[in-house]
Amino acid sequence: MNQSSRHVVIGLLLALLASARAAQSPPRNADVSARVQTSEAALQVRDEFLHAWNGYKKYAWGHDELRPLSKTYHDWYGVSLYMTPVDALDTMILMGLDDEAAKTKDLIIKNLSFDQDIYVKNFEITIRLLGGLLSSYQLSGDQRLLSLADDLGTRLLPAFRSPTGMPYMYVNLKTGAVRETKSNPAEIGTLLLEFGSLSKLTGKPIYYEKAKRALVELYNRRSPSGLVGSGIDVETGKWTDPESHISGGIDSYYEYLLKGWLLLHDEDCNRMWNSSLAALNKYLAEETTSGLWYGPVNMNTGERTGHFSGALDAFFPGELALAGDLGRARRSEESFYKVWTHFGVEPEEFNYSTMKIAYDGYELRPEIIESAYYLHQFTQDPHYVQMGRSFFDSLIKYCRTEAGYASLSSIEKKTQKDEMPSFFLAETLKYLYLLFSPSPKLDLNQMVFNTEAHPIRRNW
Ligand code: DMJ
Repeated sequence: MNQSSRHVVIGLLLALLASARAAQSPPRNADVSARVQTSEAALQVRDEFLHAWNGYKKYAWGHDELRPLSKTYHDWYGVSLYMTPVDALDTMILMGLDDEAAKTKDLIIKNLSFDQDIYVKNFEITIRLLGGLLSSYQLSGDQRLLSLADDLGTRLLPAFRSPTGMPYMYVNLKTGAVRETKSNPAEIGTLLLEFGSLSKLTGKPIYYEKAKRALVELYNRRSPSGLVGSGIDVETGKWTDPESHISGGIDSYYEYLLKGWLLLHDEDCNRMWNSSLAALNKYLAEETTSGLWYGPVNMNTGERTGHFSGALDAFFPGELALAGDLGRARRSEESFYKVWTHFGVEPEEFNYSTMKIAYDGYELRPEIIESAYYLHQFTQDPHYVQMGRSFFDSLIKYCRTEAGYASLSSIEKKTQKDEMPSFFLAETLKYLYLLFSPSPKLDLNQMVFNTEAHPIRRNW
């Protein structure tokens, strides 16, 4: 029996065992068959993961990302930083793809070098590579992954050498030179989980200190209403764009305030999260005929600047669920789901008053699935599994290609574009798999997902 069939059989046995256990109490045939179907769906997700991964192996092996239409590859900075393998490794481990995981770990350990004369985005490299290396280290116990993470962390540290302590957007991995003073809350405030964990795991406090100071400096510049804007200069500390929202450029700043508390038990994060959440509920939340939304406002006046939301904003129901506000979480996820079913897939940006697309395209993003996963974890409501099924069906219908999966340049015309971002394997398929898995694979009391869905365990 090959590895794949072995896992299919194990998965089905697990589902049947779970069903049998459930059947000891009041037997309900519908429950049993729903569980078996759910387990089969998890195995289908794993097959689709393998389809995309095999495309990467065939056409892009050793490079950052697969180009799924032209069947070529793309390296973000001219040389490869093994973005897709590092991002995908912990998904393989969680899916029980042991042989693939072993080969991928070898590839990374033998070839990945951060001693490169390139300017990289501190935020992207932190969430994808630092986060990926740390979670795979914790899941595999391989010290060499921690050494790579430590080396990367050291090379990223010069980014924090601004007068305010908020990091420059780009840092050169070899020389430590920095670039780009204009940044945003997401790029400044989405570092603490990875840098904080690196400190805990290496015993070097500097990582935690730098990322924490950046986060606090940003929070301290909030407006009297408690909101942050979309753009800030890290040298002057002045806002360059006062628009406040929960979309790309701000989103994961809020996520890390909450998760900094959950993972690191940092009391300041708890305090900053609670006051920020109150401001978001007071100023951004809007009840409309299409549901509950968190739309943009001016950070200083609180006045509404539009009725926009998008695929990235759909992380927020998950945060609300994690924070214990299941009422708002459910209503907000339902609003996003309405948009998904309206268009067949989710637009990058839309106007929730007119239901018109504001920015066309779908980047294979995970957020709406991530939120369904959290809601299912906390409510056990099968509705979220059904939701997951419709996300998965759309992905297969519109985004599957011969070589993998492709983003959509237009969701109206359902036209594909030549990109398969690494987060598709790190996040989108991982959350779908976990949503469909019959038994909980990860205990949310013991671990926290970073914003790239890399699970980090609080085992220090
Ligand atoms: C990922 O890189 C992360 O989830 C990030 O926080 C937002 N953008 C993508 C996924 O959409």
